[in-house]
Amino acid sequence: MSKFNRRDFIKISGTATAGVALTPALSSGIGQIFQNEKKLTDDQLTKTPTICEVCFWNCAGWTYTDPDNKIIKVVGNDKDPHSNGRLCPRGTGGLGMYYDENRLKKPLVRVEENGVQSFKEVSWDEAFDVIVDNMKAIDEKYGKESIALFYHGKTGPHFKHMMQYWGSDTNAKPASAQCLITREAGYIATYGTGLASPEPTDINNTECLVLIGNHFGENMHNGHVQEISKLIDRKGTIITVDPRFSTAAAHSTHWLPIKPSTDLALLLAWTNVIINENLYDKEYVARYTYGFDELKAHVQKYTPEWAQTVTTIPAGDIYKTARVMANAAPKVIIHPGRHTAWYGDDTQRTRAMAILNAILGSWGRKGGFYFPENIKLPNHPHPPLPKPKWSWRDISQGKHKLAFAGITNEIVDCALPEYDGPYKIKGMFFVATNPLQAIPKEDTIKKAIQNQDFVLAVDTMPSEITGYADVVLPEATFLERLDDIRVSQNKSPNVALRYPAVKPKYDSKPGWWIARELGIRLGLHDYYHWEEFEEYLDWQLKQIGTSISELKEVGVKHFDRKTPMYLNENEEYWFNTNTGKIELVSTDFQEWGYDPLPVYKAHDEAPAGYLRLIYGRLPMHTFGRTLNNPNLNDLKNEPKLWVNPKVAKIYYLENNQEVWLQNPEGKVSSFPIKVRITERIRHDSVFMPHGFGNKGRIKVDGKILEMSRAYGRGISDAELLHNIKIDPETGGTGMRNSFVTILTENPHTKAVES
Ligand SMILES: Nc1nc2c(c(=O)[nH]1)N[C@H]1C(S)=C(S)[C@@H](COP(=O)(O)OP(=O)(O)OC[C@H]3O[C@@H](n4cnc5c(=O)[nH]c(N)nc54)[C@H](O)[C@@H]3O)O[C@H]1N2
Ligand SMILES: Nc1nc2c(c(=O)[nH]1)N[C@H]1C(S)=C(S)[C@@H](COP(=O)(O)OP(=O)(O)OC[C@H]3O[C@@H](n4cnc5c(=O)[nH]c(N)nc54)[C@H](O)[C@@H]3O)O[C@H]1N2
Ligand code: SF4
Ligand SMILES: [Mo]
Repeated sequence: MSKFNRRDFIKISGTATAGVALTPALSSGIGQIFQNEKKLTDDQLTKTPTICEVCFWNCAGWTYTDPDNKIIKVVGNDKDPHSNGRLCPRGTGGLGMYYDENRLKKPLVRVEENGVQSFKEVSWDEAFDVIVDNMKAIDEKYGKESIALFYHGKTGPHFKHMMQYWGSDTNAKPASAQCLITREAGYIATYGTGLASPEPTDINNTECLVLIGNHFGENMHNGHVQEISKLIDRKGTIITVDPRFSTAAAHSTHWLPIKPSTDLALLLAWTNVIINENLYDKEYVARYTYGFDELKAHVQKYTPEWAQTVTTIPAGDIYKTARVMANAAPKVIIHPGRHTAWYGDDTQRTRAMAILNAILGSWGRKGGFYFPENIKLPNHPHPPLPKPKWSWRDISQGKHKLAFAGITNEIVDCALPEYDGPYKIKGMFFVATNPLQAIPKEDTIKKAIQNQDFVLAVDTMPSEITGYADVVLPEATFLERLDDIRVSQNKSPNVALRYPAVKPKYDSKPGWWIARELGIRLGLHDYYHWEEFEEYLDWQLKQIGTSISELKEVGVKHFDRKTPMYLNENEEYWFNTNTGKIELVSTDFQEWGYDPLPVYKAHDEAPAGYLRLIYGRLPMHTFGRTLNNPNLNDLKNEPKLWVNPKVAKIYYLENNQEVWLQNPEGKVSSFPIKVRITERIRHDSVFMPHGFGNKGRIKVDGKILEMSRAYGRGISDAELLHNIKIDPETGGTGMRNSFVTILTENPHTKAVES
């Protein structure tokens, strides 16, 4: 058990000014690394395949190293359908993760001297001893299930498997409950299958793309951004629904500046027009769908005139855009989005989009959604998994029928001191995830962490979560390590390899090695019949007719499809639903007591004096994970608060003025943000990018280890989120019912404490 009865955040206090934190970036010389000083040609460099980990699009590329083993550049692999040979700016700058001098360098263990907590550097053996002792102590007292794993990225599975071998299947990731679980659920309920990644949208062949809040261009999902650029070049139609004039809106044929939180009204009104004007695909609907007559009756009340009063979009525009979509059908895509945890009825909103795609006949059709294929890699044989007494399923599946993965916020609730149910959490492992930014209700997370017997963080950087851990393990960056083979779905099934281009810097280690070493020390030898992960991967690849050595040459290998990419004309097709049809009316939802057809329900309005807080992405950053990257922290990407001129007038704001935000619960942002006054945002909302307001700064052996270029830059949206609404079908967290007011005076009279 941990020696600490109170887990202080190991940090040093900072002043509440962003400028201080930004200055070191300017003096950093690391920006020079792009220069190939010896002017070597590509033939003189060594080329190693990689999979970019700067975001989860996971583009395949090549890392080029010089004869001194210095990484010179990372470029796209032209055989890769995620990147088509071109990385996005974040991926190109990805080598900054490797060169970042603020990286975690050694394993750290929390110590206390004279009442002051700090970290000390230790050997890997010492760190493993502390972890194993704590795991065994928690097991003895509460059971193995009481250690919960939170994870993300390609490191996550190494730890998930190790914990499952040990006997805990208590796990969750923000990239599910706070990201896409609701859209997956909406599609599963309608088509019997989710969408996964990359989404099987046939953008290259479409004539009309409808973006409900997806802000491609800021959301830089590489291959699809390229496909959308081509769509723009060939003068295809784009309809963007966004309260903000986003980059996508700026390139769209139609921009519908919707009142936030009312999208479901628009979707139902579009359905109304398409059905009532007989614009739907009658043959397709008759052959493949279930419940059309109920849908028709259901949407009668959702007229465009009604929707105008709800969404503020003129009825005329609703009619017009519905006809445009129908005109393009079936080459039309109502894009399902990705981060869809918005308002707490997000499965229903996604269902409404899925239903529109169905009546327009775009699922399984060229220019709509294609049927993706992927390669199944066999698992290395190992003994059966021990059966835990309980797992994430017991926590959430009774409450939410479509919680098909652990729900982070519900596992956090089981870790609180007031929790007195059967699924008590007493240890938390955070692997490549930062809950202080990713899971709403920062104060709740901190309280849950304080209540743990043991907390582990495995990270590359001294990010916020490391300050709360008892042990911090430094992972090698993606350029220095092997990970699982990428087997993502696409038009042609393919596999791709990430291979280390250089040895891990400092005393960092790859995730597979860390997880295996821990496993061995926990007595799990029988699950690890391999010493090197490469052996394991090579065995897997040989089962499908290739090998590590082949993939080292090509990076990405394609295989033949086994099934057609689209529905054949008049083909009978069995969907994986109860009725075998595309369920416009969900029979599961009927049985489970959820609305079988999406019903519009109004969401909370901002209290007087407050504005809705909406957030999104910046093109050059992935959340907070890139903020300290010496190549990507440039000032062009400074976070700004988008404010409508009407609002600016009320608050007497000027461009670039620093302001703080406060939510109705009294929570004030730790840091300020600069204002951008623009007509591009509605007057009822403010917008800012997610991932900023970093507080990652820890004390190690008396010295400060910090994310020097990221610390205190901008405001963390996560700090301010409140009024969280839980999606009943999945448990996904609706994070956009949050409101803020603008403070022009610095509310912090002294150094910020967290
Ligand atoms: N308020 C708010 N919350 C959100 C969102 C939002 O927009 N606003 N977005 C949601 C979405 S869409 C998602 S997907 C989730 C994502 O939420 P997270 O899973 O937390 O995000 P990541 O950026 O993957 O993880 C960040 C952590 O991983 C560390 N890291 C980076 N690379 C590596 C690596 O190679 N190895 C290891 N071990 N660690 C690494 C970083 O230093 C950082 O501590 O957040 C969700 N939460
Ligand atoms: N550069 C970059 N790209 C990324 C990421 C990144 O961090 N950086 N993260 C990746 C990840 S994990 C994900 S999940 C995706 C997320 O990318 P998307 O799925 O595209 O993003 P969302 O966060 O759902 O949507 C943000 C947009 O929704 C708008 N919006 C806010 N409220 C409403 C509303 O009520 N109605 C409508 N119609 N629109 C609204 C905002 O103005 C903003 O333009 O991006 C991915 N791509
Ligand atoms: S989209 Fe950009 S950051 Fe994401 S994996 Fe691809 S190159 Fe990397
Ligand atoms: Mo996400």
